[in-house]
Amino acid sequence: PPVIRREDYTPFPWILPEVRLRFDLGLEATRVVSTLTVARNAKADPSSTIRLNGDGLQLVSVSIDGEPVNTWSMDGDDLILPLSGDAHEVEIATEIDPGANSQLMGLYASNGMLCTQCEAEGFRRITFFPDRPDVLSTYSVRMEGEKAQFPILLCNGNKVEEGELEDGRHFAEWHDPWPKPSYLFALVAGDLVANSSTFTTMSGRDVELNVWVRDGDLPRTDHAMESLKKSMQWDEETFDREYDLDLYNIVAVSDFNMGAMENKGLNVFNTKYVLADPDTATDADFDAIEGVIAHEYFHNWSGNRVTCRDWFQLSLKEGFTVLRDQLFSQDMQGEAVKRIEDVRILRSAQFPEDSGPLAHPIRPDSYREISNFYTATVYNKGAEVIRMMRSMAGPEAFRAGTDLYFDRHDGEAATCEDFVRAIEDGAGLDLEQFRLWYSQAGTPKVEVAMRYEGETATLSLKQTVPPTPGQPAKHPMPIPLRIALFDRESGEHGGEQLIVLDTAEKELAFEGFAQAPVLSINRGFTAPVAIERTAPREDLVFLAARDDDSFARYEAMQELVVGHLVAALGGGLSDEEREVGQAAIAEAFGAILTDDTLDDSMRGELMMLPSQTYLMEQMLVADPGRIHAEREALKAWLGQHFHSTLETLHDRVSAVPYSLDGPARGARKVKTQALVYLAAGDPESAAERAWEQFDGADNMTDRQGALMVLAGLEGALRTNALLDFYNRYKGNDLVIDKWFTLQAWSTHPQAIEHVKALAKHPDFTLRNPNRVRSLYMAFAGNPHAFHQADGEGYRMLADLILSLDPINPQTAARFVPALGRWRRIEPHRAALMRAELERIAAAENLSRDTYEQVTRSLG
Ligand code: HT7
Ligand code: ZN
Repeated sequence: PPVIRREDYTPFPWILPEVRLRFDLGLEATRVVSTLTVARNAKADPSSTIRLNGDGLQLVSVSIDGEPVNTWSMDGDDLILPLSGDAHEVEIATEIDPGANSQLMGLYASNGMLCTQCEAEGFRRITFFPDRPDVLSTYSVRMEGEKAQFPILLCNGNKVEEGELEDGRHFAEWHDPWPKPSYLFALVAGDLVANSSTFTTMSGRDVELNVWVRDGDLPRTDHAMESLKKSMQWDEETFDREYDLDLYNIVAVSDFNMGAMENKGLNVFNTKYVLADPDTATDADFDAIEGVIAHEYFHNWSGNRVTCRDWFQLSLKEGFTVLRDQLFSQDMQGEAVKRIEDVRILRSAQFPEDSGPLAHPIRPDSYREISNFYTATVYNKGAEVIRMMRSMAGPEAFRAGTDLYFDRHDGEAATCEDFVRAIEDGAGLDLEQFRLWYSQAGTPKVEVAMRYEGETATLSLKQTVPPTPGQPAKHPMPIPLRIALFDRESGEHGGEQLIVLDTAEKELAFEGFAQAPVLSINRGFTAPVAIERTAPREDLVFLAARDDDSFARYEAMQELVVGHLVAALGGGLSDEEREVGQAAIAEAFGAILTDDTLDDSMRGELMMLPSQTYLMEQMLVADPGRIHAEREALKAWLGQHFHSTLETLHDRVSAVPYSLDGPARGARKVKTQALVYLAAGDPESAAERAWEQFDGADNMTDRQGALMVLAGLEGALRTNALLDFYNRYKGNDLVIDKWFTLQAWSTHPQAIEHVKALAKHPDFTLRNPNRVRSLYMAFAGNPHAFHQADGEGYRMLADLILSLDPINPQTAARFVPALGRWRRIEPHRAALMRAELERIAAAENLSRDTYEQVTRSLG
């Protein structure tokens, strides 16, 4: 497959102001007739032909200006038509089979309904079209189909007409007045019911809101509806963005490649991000729904009104929209905890990407298959890069910049450069050097040292941006770091400051300290960098117990644990060193368990040990088996050391009744965390406690938390709980997904055997991405099972990729990165991982998606 390069961008030679589509809908055969108004693009080089992209389409007929023609030709899957004049009307009829579409791109069938997914290049699987984001058109759509099969017919924009036809058929006509690229087109036809409401916008317009689901799911849609209203309100208040149609539809489908899709006026969602009630969804599920509903809604401005010129600019809409949804969730759920969660995601998903063979800048330079670039780098690091601009400008000046961006580029297909320029002009920032964050991949490392002499503390900073594929040498980037210097007696600091490290090395002097201060750096995680410092252990204990920046407090605790585990893994610790390390961790951990000023939600965060993935990132070459053993040993030690404190804590939080308010949610978080440590310390007595939590639960958070602990233990209580859970929720796909995940992700020594058995379970299918991910993503993220020393885990994942690739290449390709980390794993396992990548690469008829990921991973 060819490589597509950012530098090769040229505008399309034609504009297509209006598109009319007629759909004759059927599950096995759908006929599509498209009528395109086409005119020369004065801003592009002229052409005597028009290239219309296609993918797997059956062409029925073509006419130009009302005359049937056969002068067309095919170039691969694309249709080439000769066009001699300045303006034409082109009509094309095609036929497609949605029932056979297992890739879930284009028009496909899911549970008897028809729906679409067009981003990034799915529209070309519906009809021939210049399927690129810089071609904007208004769409008028007519759908016809059997009324009994498809009673509800939805499309973008507003419904303008509907009516009955002969033979039990009916039709609906929709018009979307906002010009949009083809990737935002959507259609849904099926037997659906709606949770309906209204929202009055800031200018006083009433918008009809609907959340469409299958009949039995209606009682689980209230949270989604509330989240939508909160998002609309927040975007008006925070970014001055008002919704621009009279209707906003959300449809939930159970077969979906990603989380959701922001199609204009008709969002299509994975059921996972719509359906929730206390019995079937955890607190984390409720939060994820709120976040994804907000994300898709915010795209209406950052993505739809201002879209992307080409797919290299993906972070323009995704990075910015992730930042917007993070700020929204911070306002809804509390800033401190949300920031810690976001940084945890960045470190566990994006940092490994940035240090591996698939590293790429947030604005990539080339790709073979764009679906492979919907990554944590483009989304999450993209959001961090814009967050840094906001930190440097301050929130008000940043708002002036985003206002200017929306004003300047409304109705356009813009670039990342347009965004940076608008922030520069609107916020009054010089971002010349900052643009490197868009072009350089790799997580910068900042080495930090402090020396103290004659009442002066001198901070030395040194940055290095590591080499990444295709980028051997890097330039220093501006790195904004919020810092504070604490007086170790009073526990106070004299105020925070934002410093910007914009050279390879920098020294900063701070005067007037009677004794060496304690440094708190990268507070709030102002920059997405890896800080490397040899802070004295007592300074970390101080910060973990007393820092007034919650993120920095969390960070100090993590650093304390990482330092201890890395030292233990590095060359082994003497008994005495181990005791000293454990005592420091215990001092900080004990303070966290008992600090009355902490709310439980933050306590729950601070109690979490750094993940195994993050620990693996800290080492040049990691031994997953040893890391797992050391981490589990520390958990067990803490569980034993704090046994009675943890039991008292578990008793206290277990007495808090269920509600969705902050304190009750915090109590539930601490409840399962306490259980995790108790189970590590004393599995037998904790199993009884976990069973009680499981059996007595009146909500999914407690039940799932207890089952997670039980799934890692041996014995009858484990078997009973898994059986009970399955029988209780049989038929509820989203909850049965959890049942698969809990077993595949478990610390149980036989987890790998459980995964093998679950792959043969009657409820397992390769056709549903949620189900595949529930088993195999959890497995690939479970280091002790996946990295089994004999390579069995790698074989299983490679087998999965090979079986899934012909069915759903996009989903298959997403499993490749787990094998691609081989360079950072000890040599014996690395060779086994490489061998599996080579086995995949040698397979015939590999999709473009999987081929690209495997060849990059072998690199
Ligand atoms: N913008 C949406 C991306 C998306 C997608 C991409 C490729 C294949 C399937 C997909 N479904 C949704 C999601 C978002 O970021 O909001
Ligand atoms: Zn998005």
